[in-house]
Order: sequence, then C-alpha cells, then structure tokens
Amino acid sequence: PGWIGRTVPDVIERVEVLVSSPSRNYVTLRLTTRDGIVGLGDATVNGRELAVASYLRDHVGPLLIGRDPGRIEDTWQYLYRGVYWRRGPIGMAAIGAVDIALWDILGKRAGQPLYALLGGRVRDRLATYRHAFGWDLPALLEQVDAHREAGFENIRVQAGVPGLDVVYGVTKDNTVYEPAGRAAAPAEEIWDTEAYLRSMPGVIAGVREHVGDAVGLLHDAHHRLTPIQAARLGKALEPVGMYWLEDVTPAEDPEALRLVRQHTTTPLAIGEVFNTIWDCQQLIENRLIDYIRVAVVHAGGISHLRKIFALAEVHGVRAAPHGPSDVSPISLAASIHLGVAVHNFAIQEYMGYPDLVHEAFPHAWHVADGHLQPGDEPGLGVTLNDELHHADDYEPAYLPVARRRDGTLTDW
Ligand code: KDG
Ligand code: MG
Repeated sequence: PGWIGRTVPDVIERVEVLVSSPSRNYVTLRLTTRDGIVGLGDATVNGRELAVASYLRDHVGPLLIGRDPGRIEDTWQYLYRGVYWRRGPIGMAAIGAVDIALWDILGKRAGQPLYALLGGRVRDRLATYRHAFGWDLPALLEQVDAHREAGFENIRVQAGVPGLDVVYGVTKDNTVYEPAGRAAAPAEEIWDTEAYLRSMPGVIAGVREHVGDAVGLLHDAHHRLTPIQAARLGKALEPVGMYWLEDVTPAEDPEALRLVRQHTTTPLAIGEVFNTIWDCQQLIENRLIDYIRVAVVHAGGISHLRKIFALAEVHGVRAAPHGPSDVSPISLAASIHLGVAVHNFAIQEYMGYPDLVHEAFPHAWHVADGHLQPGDEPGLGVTLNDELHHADDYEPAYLPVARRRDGTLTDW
C-alpha cells in the first residue's frame, strides 16, 4: 500500500548465464525483470569462459534476485566493494556483464537507445578501424585495398615475419584469422622479436607508400617488446605517420611506456587487458599514452568505462576500446553507444564476426559509409537468437602461448 500513487520499482527476477558457441565461444548474461524487461550483458573472457560463468552463476546471480534494476551504480559498488578479493579479469568481467545488462534494461524501460541516456550524441558517426593482414606485403595490400573499397579509412596492418611459422594477427595462407584454437591445451608458438623488428617497419612503410597519406594505419605489437625495442620500432615508424602503435610492452608495467615515450613521437595505445581505472591511472595522469583501449566487458561495464574516459578526457587521452571477435556483439553495442556519446572517444576497433555470430546476436548497430552507427532501438539494440545458443556446443578453446627460440616462455 505504501507504493500507491508512486512508481513501483521493478525487480530482477531471473538470472541466466549462457555459455554458447555460435562458431566461437561466448558467455552471455540475460537478466529478466518482474515487468518482463530483458537486459543482456557480455561476460566473455577468451579462453577462461567457464570461470566467469561460474562466478556469475554461483556468486553474483543469487545476489541480483530481487534487486531494483534501476540502481545501476549501487549494484556496481555492491559487486565491487562487496568482495574482499576484488579486481581481476574474471570478477570485473562479471561486473561488466551485470552493468551492461542493467543499462540495457534502463534504456528499454525509458524506450530510448542507450546513447540518449548517456547524454546524447556528440558526433554523427563513429570512426572505426578494420584488420588487414597478409603473410607478405602483396597479400597484405590486397586486404588493405578491400577495406578501403568498402569505405574504411583506418586499417590495422599485421604481417608475417620471415623465419617464423606463426605470427600474431596473421595466417600463413591469408585465410580467416582466429587465435583461439579448440583444443584441450594452448598451442605453442615460436617468437623472435629481432626478426620481427627487422621486417615489420619495411612492410608498414610499404603499405604507406601504397595507400598515400589519407589512410590511418595502426599496428599491434601485442605486448612483446622490451621498452628499448619498442622505442626503436616507434622511431622507425615515425616517417610512416602511424595512427597508433598498440601494446608495445607488457601492460602491467606503466614505467616501460615512459621510456618508449621519451624516444618517439609515434602515438601509443594500450589497455585491452586492463580491468579497472587503477590499471591505467598512472598512464593517463602522466600522459604516457595517447589512446586508452579498455573493453566494456573486461573493465567493469559502461559505468566504469565512463569514469576511465572522464579521467582520460582531463589528460588529453582519447578512448579507443578493444573490439575483437572475442567480445560479443553485445559488448560492441555498448561500446558504440558510448562512442557516439563520449566527447574524447576517438575510434572503435571492429574486427568483424563470422556470419553465425551476427545471426546469434541480431543487432541494431551497423556499419554505414565506413563508420559505425548504434541504431535507434531501445537499450543496446541487441537480441538473442535462442536457437543458436546451445550450452552443449561449448568446447574449450585457448589462445596460444609463445616461446623464444631457446624455449623460454614469453608474452603471446
Ligand atoms: O583474445 C585476445 C584478443 O582479443 C586479442 O589478441 C585481440 O589484440 C587484439 C586486438 O587488438 O584486437
Ligand atoms: Mg590488441
């Protein structure tokens, strides 16, 4: 009776955690409220899917039942501060999934696309970059040309390395690239940084020569270099005028990037493996990077990304979230809504998905004229095609591990 004449808050009534494999593995959170509103969240941690699924099912889900879905920040704080052992990829991906799903519910309740609730558009369209790779320069240029013909203005370029059999971001036969292999244990690859440093600047310079000045070129070193090697690469690429050089050194060492920064004007990007604002605080406050790449799923959802981006805004660092095929189209939707509403958002990675993934997660976001658009459906604008989410399709898949030629384990 106390509620008569007032809006009765809705409550979360059902929590479902779906581990499925529409061609590759994803963990999806589906929250349903008493009023029948459905919110979707992505909780995929590539290669550790069942850990986050259990965290959600066994520890987080039961705490959500009966909660007001409108208390998004309070729920975030409850799931973060309410755990003595906090942070880390598994816990933060679980919080991220809940947060994304609650914003989705809020948008649907309001009948508004998420970007409208985040302050509305600050831009008409969102820049994106696609991946091009080729074992050698001619093969790489074929993919670069295909992306340009499709209207994309920014392209990540990865190439093979003479003397190596396997290289991150490339396939030897130039077919579809998917680093996670379905097997009981990770594949082992041999890595040789010196060979890479000898060949890569020339390949990237070759791409620049081919495309002219108008295309943004990006390259991902995937955390494999020492600071001085990274500095050498950055300097070698200065004449190319890169959009950015990504993940040059292992991400847990911010001081490494200070050394790199002292030697090169090539813009630096990092952050896809960060989980919280505290992982990037030093990098942002000391202006050691130009782009922060935190992913909405892995860094605590929309609520936490907004705080990271606000900190970055104060320090002239721009947002450029991770967008590989191992964050689901739900995460990508959240990122795109943020992307049109956040002033210091620069560019959204869009690796693309196999067709079955698009079918499994029908989505309002889309590509138009080489840019991303969130669409105008309420909330995130993503639904689930239940017929393509079967729990028994799940098979473990692992990212590779890398060893140097002498057998020492190194960063993949
Ligand atoms: O699961 C690992 C991938 O997300 C990562 O290798 C992709 O580095 C990546 C990128 O920039 O997309
Ligand atoms: Mg990367």
